[in-house]
Amino acid sequence: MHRWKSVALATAAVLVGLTAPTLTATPASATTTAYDATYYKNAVGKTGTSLKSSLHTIISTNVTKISYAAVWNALMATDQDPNNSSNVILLYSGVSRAKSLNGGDVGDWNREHTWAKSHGDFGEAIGPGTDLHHLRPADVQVNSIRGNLDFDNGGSAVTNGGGSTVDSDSFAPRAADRGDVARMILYMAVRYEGDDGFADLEPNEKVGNGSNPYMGKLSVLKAWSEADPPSAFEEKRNQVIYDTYQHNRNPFIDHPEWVEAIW
Ligand SMILES: [Ca+2]
Ligand SMILES: [Ca+2]
Repeated sequence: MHRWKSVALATAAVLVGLTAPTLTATPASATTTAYDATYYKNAVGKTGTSLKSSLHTIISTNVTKISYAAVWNALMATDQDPNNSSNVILLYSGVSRAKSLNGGDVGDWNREHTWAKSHGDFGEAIGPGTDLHHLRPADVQVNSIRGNLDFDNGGSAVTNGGGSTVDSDSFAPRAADRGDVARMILYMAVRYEGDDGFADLEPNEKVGNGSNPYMGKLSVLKAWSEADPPSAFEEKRNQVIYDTYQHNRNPFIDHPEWVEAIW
């Protein structure tokens, strides 16, 4: 089932002049990034808890944290519509909407906590509640429907949700956002390990996690990450966050194979 990815990796490896891996390679095959020799130096080659621990240190060191008020303008940069600089692209629905329509009314976009802020009760104080790596513009009504639900397949269509679905205990984004959501959730799990005054956030296999510091379902998130690999839009927002705002990266956008290497 992973052969398509191996072919893509082989092609990419040839393009950068490396020895092509065999086509029987597993998803553990390493991608390469411009940051492997620098930013990720202490993580490259590791797996499991050792990789997770190294990444935690890397993405938690020398981070600039921003206020919740500052998140508005930051999202206007990180999530700008590549085809219309006056607009942002909304998570879940894929709608392009005027940056100026930020707010709380019907027809506005607001600041969606992809890792629901009630899961671990971190709120909107500076920290996980203002971490741009999981904050996205979303339609006010779609955001309300998502609420604090865990992620899982199934449910019925969300009104104006772009193909997102919902049922009583879970939410599924439109297909094009599923990998993004998975990589945001797993970033949060590595970034927040309970050593900075906030809860240790972790994925699990449940839905209905409520206010516990967990987010499900891990097996579904892993499948979503595999099915929807990082896009140019996702890579650009990672870069903007790194260059302009927080100065840390989402490792799972740079190295999607690290999802399987840890979980
Ligand atoms: Ca995507
Ligand atoms: Ca954690």
